[in-house]
Amino acid sequence: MPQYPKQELAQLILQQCVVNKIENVVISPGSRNAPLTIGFVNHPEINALSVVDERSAAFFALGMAQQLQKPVALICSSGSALLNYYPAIAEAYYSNIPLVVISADRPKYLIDIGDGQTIRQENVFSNHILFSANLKELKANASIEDLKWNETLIKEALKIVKEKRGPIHINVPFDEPLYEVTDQFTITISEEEKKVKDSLLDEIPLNVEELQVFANKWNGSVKKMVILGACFPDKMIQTQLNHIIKDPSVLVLTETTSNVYHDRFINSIDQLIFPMDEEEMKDLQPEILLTFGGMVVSKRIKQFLRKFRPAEHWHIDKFNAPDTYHCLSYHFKVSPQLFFSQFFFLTKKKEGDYQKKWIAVKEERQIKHHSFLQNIEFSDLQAFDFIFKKLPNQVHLQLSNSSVVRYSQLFNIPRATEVFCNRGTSGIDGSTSTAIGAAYVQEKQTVFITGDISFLYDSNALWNKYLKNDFRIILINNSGGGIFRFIPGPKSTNVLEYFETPHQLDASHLCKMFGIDYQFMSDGKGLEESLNSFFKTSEKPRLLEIFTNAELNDVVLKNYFKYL
Ligand SMILES: Cc1ncc(C[n+]2csc(CCOP(=O)(O)OP(=O)(O)O)c2C)c(N)n1
Repeated sequence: MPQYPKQELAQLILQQCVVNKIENVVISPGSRNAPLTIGFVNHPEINALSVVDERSAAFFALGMAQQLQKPVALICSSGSALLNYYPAIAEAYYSNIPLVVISADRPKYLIDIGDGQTIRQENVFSNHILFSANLKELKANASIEDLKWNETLIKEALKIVKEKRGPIHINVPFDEPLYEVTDQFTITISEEEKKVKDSLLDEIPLNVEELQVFANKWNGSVKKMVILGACFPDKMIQTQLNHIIKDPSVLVLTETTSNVYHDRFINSIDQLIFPMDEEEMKDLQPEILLTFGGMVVSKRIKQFLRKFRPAEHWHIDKFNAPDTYHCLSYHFKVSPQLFFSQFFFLTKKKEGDYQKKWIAVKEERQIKHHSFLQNIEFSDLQAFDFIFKKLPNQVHLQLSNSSVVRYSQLFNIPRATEVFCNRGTSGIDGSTSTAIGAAYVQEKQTVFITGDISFLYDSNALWNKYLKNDFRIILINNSGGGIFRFIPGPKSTNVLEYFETPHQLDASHLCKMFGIDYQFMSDGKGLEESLNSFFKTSEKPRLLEIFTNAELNDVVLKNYFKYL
């Protein structure tokens, strides 16, 4: 017989989540959240997962939601437990990932009076949350008004998480007793209410006359640049971009996380821009810039476009339009798919050499890239070259921040690979947990590439019983934050070690503790050989640690860019 919590507020939240098709919940342990834990775990339509560390649990849920493209719920106890969700909430906020954060709290009369595990939880994420529902305690003899008041807030929160895609927070005060159960709900939901409308797809098309004004400018311009930030793999967008690239006056710049491919897209922005002089930059300067997708990794493209501003910058997104290049002139508030399906009816090709010229430069850079790599010492750059050559097609790739995502931008990644990275806040605090969450819901094999500091930071991610056997971690251990040797500032100081944080740690003990197969390599030949079998079926997840020399990495990468 199912057991449901006697606390009606927990029943209300549970049933609203079920009606809104929230199927996955990640629960961290605690007592104050017992009514929620009992309810969600016992409900047949909920997949309840248990992850202890709230920081990791939230990133794990984020990885799941990132892949499912559907909200995933989090449940935790009161006090600092909730604050540990914050890094993932900020990431979800800037990456538009739907998270339903449900925290148990004490009733108002127990706050700030010296009760244990109690902090001020209401609106605690106010700067990075789409909606905060601060519920009222529902006593046994609660009024219908209080019930309705709570219900309205929960419904509003769940509507927003689906429509706007981001994190929402429901704070739920419970008084004791917390563990009482019943075998049926005392709060019921009407059949009518169960038919919650999925309002996600109801997009209103753009006004055609207004769009025509933009199309006229587009049709008259000989230099148009399209830049994609992070995008979920989408066949329609790929098809639309395959069409747009037929126009010789259009240049398409993509990143590793854009998840689109074409021989005529510029997929290595830094490779293109780094060696350019002022004259060439003026030549590359677009008249119209059209952007969509999430965060852009390349710092150079931001610097370039902030200096050589286009006359017009149009951004396409249903909700947000960040002024990344300091020249935003228009925000099309629709999905890119809808935008292009309307825009293409109004646009025509414009002759010119804008695309041809820069594709030729891209090809030159590619030749140099390959010739440079033929003769280099074992280093991060060479390790990435081998990894991407040996990476099986069709894998799901997760990258950590810092130089991992930046190195990856220099390579052609196998086309069927889907690539993700937490670029919302570019934190190093949850990449492993995110990758494990993504892997949990992914049918494809997930490969996670990370730096040592990021990996050690989030090592609690491995404390996770849902780790799949085909999960692979490639750990580039350059004994510290390699990025701080490459960027100009830290080395110019006398306190480099406070930036780089060098160490002598390796992952062998962590792997032993968490039941992961461990291998290590510190030379190119060995690495190539290891990669031949590394991705094959195994009875345990595997980690390959690649040791490189920090000083040499820096020299090799600088020489690479000089050579280009
Ligand atoms: C939570 C958080 N703290 C600090 C930083 C600043 N930071 C950026 S990169 C980095 C070092 C990363 O080192 P590692 O993961 O080893 O990668 P590498 O640079 O060696 O490739 C740090 C500390 C951050 N991005 N996020």
